[in-house]
Amino acid sequence: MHRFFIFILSLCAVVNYLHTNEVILSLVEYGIESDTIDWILLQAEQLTPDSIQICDGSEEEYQTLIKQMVQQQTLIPLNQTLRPGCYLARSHPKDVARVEEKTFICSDKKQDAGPTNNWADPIEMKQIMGEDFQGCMKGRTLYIVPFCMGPLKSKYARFGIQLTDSPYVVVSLKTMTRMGRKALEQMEGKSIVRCLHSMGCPLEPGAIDSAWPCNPEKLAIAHFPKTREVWSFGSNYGGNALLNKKCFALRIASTLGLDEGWLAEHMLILSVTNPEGKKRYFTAAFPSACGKTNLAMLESPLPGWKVEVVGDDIAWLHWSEDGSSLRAINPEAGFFGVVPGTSEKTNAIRTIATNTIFTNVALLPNGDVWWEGKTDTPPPMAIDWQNNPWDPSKTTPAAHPNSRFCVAAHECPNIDQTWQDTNGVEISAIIFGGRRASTIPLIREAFSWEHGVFLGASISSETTAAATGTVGKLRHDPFAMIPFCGYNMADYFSHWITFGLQGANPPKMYAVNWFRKNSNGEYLWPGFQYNIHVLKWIFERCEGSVKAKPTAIGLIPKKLDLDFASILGIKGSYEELFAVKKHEWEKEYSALSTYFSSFGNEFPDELWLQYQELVQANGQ
Ligand code: SAT
Ligand code: MN
Repeated sequence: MHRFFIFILSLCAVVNYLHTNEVILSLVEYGIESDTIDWILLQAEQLTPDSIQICDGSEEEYQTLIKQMVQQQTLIPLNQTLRPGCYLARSHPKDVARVEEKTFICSDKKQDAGPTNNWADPIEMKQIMGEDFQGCMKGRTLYIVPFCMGPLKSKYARFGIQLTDSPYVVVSLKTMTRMGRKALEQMEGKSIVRCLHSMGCPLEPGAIDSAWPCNPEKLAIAHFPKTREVWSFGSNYGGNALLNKKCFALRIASTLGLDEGWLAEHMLILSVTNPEGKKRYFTAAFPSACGKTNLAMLESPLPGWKVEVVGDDIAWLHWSEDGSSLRAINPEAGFFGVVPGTSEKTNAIRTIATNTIFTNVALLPNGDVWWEGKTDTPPPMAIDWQNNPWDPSKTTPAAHPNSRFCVAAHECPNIDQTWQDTNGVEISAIIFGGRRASTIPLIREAFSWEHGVFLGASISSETTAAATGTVGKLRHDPFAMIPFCGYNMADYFSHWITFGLQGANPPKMYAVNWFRKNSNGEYLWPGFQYNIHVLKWIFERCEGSVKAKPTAIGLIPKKLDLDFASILGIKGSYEELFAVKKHEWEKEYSALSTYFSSFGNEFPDELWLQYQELVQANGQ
């Protein structure tokens, strides 16, 4: 008790806010451990906010923050008849995507971050960023946001507290996590990931605030795996600022998984139901902005076949206690999806009809929103994402290519009824994919778990607008985790291999490529809803009801098992979609050999073996 009063007194001294003692009191009442309260107290002392608010996650709190942001012009209400509960936010033009070069893994040893991460010494990083955090919430409110990742009461759920000065982040966290009181109620005795975030824009008295405060010059996102902490400064956008998502649920969670024997993956989770009513669940890993959300929300054109969504971005994978099945949970509670390309022909469109916050799309005179690909003909009089009249004849897009929607999972008409199952769902197949104009066939099945891990480790993909930097450049992105693995990727590969051997019945594994092009630069495969044909084949392989054709690079479908005649708009033949071109594969193997070698001696022998077998099988 004595300690407790010291907390209150010192906090009251640094933050001139009457509410503070109530805040601390409620944290104590909820059983939040004193070292976490200590941490909050220390942060409040250095951040010097004008006020502190502990977020309860209520509808009332959400609406109050929305109202405040509308006044501040951070949010523009859309036409509430056409799009009830929807708003538009326009970010600062320099704060539009994840910034990988400013994202750091601060493990004690550089070796533990591995060759694919930016490493920084944790003590030095805390010193440098600590100076920026000093006084950075002046004139603002410090929001204390407790949240749960995963279904409440699930043994797989994990907890975090994000401290932030951004109301946009608070409302987004309400959509993306189980946030507030319901999380606090479960937190007693649990370890808590500490997430510290500031937009980095202190407000002097009387100064006019901007609609999207941020500080791109000082932007940094640092992860401290040993102490399970994330510090993020200067950005208000997506994965840079919603620290629950890539920072916690992937980078920090991947290190928890390494220590505890599970996997945190950049994967969607979906179910496929066949015409007889049998349901199977698959996960699929694709790099950001390669269509995960649309695949998860696929509306099947194949009679009798149904796809439903459990998650669109992150999966936590554990073996069941008896090792008999691989279980997956979606740690998130909402979708933060790429908007451009979403149309009546694709699948996410119905999810974002109501209660959605759009960021960086175009505004129409009738108060609706528009983006590239929504309709075939661009509308007249659109206002672009930067609030300028948009000229469709110019090459600049109306919506930013990384514009996003933020919407709760329960808004999705095809959400799977088991999506919040505390035991997770049983996974029958794991799919890896990338965006590849050549070389990689539409689909192939791995010969074994080790071969599947090799397929995951071999993913390369053309870069997209989800991260700042060049778009369309081919880069290795093993398991679609290059920006998200919180430790040495060579250890991650080994962890995958041993993980598969721990269960009795590991899922089948696949590699897909929707993006192969012909010599005219046209996509061979129409993608979107037609991906059901590929999911159906995987389903039937899991059932054992179709045979596959062996090739040197994996098992592929027989021509008759993919019903090409019913696929409208297909540009490629079976032969083109599955062609294995020797000169392309020579290039592929040489690139892989150089890449795998960059991991040095840490790179697992099992994967070198896979590599050698494949090269030999291809006669090279
Ligand atoms: O990291 S974000 O959530 O901003 C988007 C992504 O890369 O998938
Ligand atoms: Mn993602």
